[in-house]
Amino acid sequence: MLKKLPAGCCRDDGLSMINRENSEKLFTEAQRYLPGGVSSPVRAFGAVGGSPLFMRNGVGSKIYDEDGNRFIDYVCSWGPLILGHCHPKIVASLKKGIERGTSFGTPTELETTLAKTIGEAMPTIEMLRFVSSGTEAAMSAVRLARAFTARDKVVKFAGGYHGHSDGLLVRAGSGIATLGISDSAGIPSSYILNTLVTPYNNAKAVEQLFRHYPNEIAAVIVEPVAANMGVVPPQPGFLKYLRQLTKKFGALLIFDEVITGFRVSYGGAQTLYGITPDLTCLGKIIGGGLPIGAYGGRKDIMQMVAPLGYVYQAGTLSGNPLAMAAGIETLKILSQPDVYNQLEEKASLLEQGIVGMATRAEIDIRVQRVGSVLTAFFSGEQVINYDLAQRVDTKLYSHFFEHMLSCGVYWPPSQFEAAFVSLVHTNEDIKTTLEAVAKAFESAFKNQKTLTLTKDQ
Ligand code: KE4
Repeated sequence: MLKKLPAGCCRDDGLSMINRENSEKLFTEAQRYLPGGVSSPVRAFGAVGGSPLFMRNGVGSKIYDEDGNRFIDYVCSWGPLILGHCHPKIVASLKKGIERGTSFGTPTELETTLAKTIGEAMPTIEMLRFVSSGTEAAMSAVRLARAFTARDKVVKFAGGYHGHSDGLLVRAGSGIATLGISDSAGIPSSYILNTLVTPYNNAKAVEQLFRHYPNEIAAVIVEPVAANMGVVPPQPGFLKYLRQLTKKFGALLIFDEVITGFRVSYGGAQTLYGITPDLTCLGKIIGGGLPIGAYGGRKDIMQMVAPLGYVYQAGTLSGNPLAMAAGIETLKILSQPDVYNQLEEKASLLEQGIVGMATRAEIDIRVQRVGSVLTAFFSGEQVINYDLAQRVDTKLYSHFFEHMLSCGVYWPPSQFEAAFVSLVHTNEDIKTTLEAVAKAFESAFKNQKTLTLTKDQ
């Protein structure tokens, strides 16, 4: 059985001892006006218990809540803040931009500059369109693929999350997985008839779909490193095989790099793994913390997008000049030499520390990481797909989360969300984090029965 966390750490109900008075007051008020008191479900702490903390500000690797609690932040706004909070150069670029205006609804040079920079980092993106979210990027890329191939079906992977557009909210990861639901209400079955779902890391299953629908599949959309069922890296050869299959059957390969773009390398997962997708979805980091998304790829495909072609997609704030300014500055910093080595060093230190502590405390844990994005699964087996991810003990995870919160570490409030290390997390931050991990493991999880997931379980 789970032991209680040490006194002074968590209450009898397992929630952390930190003072949440103002957050709780604000949460009560927020619930009167916002469903669940939040603007996005996964923020509600539904998977870990207790009321969500209301943040007041962030600086560098720290965030400060409305009760004055300080946390080392590993959520980093779910990925965008690879440079941490309020990076001086990002703040300066926004101050300069805001004095010119917030939005014009016209083309600006900034869009061309950012598009050019992205294309230089990821040469497969010969042309792109900016939108305001990753959801819009993925939704538009799928529409474009259907138009280009004149086919209707799309293959996605169980546990893959590509935003909340109707056709892609099928066995999705992220908040859907966190809430333990398989799909969303309000989506007519006719809308998802053309969405084929198959297990991640199972290329044979994808091949079977292509053999079953040889001329009907427009595209395969994949997170090249799955990060919405926790971090599940691609098995060797998986992505290459997807590329071969899509080419062979005349379908497009769409890399959803909303998380991995400029995260796992400056050229994203496509550069890291040497795969050429036909289309790429981006978001998060390219906006430096402001609302953004983008989809792009082969010119012959992108030229079908209105006003050039007949694939319609539009957006009032697409290419917003402030998001462009923050994105340009962010990528400028990320393009400096040694940035990704530094990120690798920090994240590897964290991973090794967690694994070492778990071993000493005799706890089965698998840290799965690609670059500076990682997940600690409480499992003795590698998690290679959504079925295995779903069997990991989320109760253990929620205790771990509460303990980390008590020790001033803001870990993702869901086993199915990734933790992110930024360029401004210091060795001191990582040392403090590992001290919290050690305490959590020693006190709360000792003698926890081995969680061994077998593939046929
Ligand atoms: P947005 O619409 O949230 O900007 O992006 C959707 C999206 C698309 N593709 C991938 C691979 C994504 O991870 C996301 C969004 N990520 C989640 C966190 N895993 C956003 C956090 C939230 O939903 O609040």
